[in-house]
Amino acid sequence: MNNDFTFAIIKPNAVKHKKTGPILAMINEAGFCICALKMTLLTKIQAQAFYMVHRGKPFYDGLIEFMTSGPVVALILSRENAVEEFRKLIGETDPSRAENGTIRKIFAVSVQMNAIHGSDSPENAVKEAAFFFSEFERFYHQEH
Ligand code: IDP
Ligand code: MG
Repeated sequence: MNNDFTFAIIKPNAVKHKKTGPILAMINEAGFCICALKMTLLTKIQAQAFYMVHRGKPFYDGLIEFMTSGPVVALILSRENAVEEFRKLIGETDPSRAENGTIRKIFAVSVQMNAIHGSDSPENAVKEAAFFFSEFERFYHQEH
């Protein structure tokens, strides 16, 4: 399994509050290359499909409503050990438990509106990247 890329979404709260630029700067400073990027507004059907694993959980309906409330920025990011390193960079799901200096600690406003998504495994990074990007929209092999 290719472990050199991960998939991320800058969530609606962060896009709306003009945090896309600061978050992308942090991502680049942490050594990630941007291989693919698009701003898009998810439909309810798309958000439900993307978060299918959480169906039935108490936070699911609110999460779908939030993720469709405004545009998001989807990203494919590369670096060594990308999935694990990116999860470290974003911090815990609950921002009150996230370490200082992490993206969620800095930009999240609640557990739900926690600013950013990052894939939790290389397998899911492959699936999630395919959900948003065709092969023609990906630019791997940039110099690190
Ligand atoms: P992750 O994004 O850190 O992988 P998951 O457990 O996969 O966390 O949850 C997906 C998303 O659902 C979270 O990023 C957050 O936006 C939302 N979420 C998770 N747990 C809660 C909760 O207890 N209350 C409200 N929203 C939640
Ligand atoms: Mg998750």
